[in-house]
Amino acid sequence: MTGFSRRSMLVATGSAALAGCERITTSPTVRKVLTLGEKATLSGQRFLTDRNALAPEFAPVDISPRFRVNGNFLPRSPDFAAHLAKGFADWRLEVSGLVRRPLRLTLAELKAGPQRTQITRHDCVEGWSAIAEWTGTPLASILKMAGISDKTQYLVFHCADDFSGMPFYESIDLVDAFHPQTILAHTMNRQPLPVAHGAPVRLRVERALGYKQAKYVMRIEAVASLAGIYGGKGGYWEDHSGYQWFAGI
Ligand SMILES: Nc1nc2c(c(=O)[nH]1)N[C@H]1C(S)=C(S)[C@@H](COP(=O)(O)O)O[C@H]1N2
Ligand SMILES: [Mo]
Repeated sequence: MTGFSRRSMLVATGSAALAGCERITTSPTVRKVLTLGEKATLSGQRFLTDRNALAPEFAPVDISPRFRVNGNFLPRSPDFAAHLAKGFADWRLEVSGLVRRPLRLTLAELKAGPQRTQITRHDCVEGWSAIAEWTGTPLASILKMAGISDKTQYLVFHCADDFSGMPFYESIDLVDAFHPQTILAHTMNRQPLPVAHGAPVRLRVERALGYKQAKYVMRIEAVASLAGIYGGKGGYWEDHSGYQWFAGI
């Protein structure tokens, strides 16, 4: 597997997908549906269009001098300790499940692919926010490489950490997965992602609340349903507290 060295191929697929989106929104059928939606319920129509909108981006001057650490700050597993000791040299991001080409990507391969940098605000439900600059690999480019099957409805992010032996995980749907600001970040404020903030890579899904921003991502699994996964509600906090699976902002 040549990983992300075929950069031009990925860039080409990216623009093809974008052209596809433009075709969808201008198609008469979708316009008709949107018009119907407008008549039926304005909020429904707004919901449809808003999910693809970009989260606000900020200027370097807006970056928070201190970004709080929340939840786990160092996974306890011996596996993670070993990866940390080797500077993640043997670490691989696994992409599995309903994909045509399961992947095992090194950090170098991830960094060699298309990259995106964005300065965004993180909003935690516990009532704090912080702005940081994130650089990472668009999830869309990884998913295109892996070739997700038509049956895929969700992406599950399996993390290295746990709470009392219960693994942390999260999930998103395909709208968020292919959103241009959804990246696997390896760099925070131009430094390698600190361990406390989720090294080696964390999800940034900028239209969602803090608990969706999975740290310590080890494996991405494409699934048709969340039913069989841990508590079945799509995430650690969704399973263990009242947090909603859909955490759009
Ligand atoms: N693996 C993992 N991801 C996680 C958490 C966690 O405990 N473990 N906490 C979540 C919550 S509630 C928030 S607000 C953010 C905190 O990210 P930070 O530590 O970089 O501020 O990560 C989210 N992702
Ligand atoms: Mo949070």
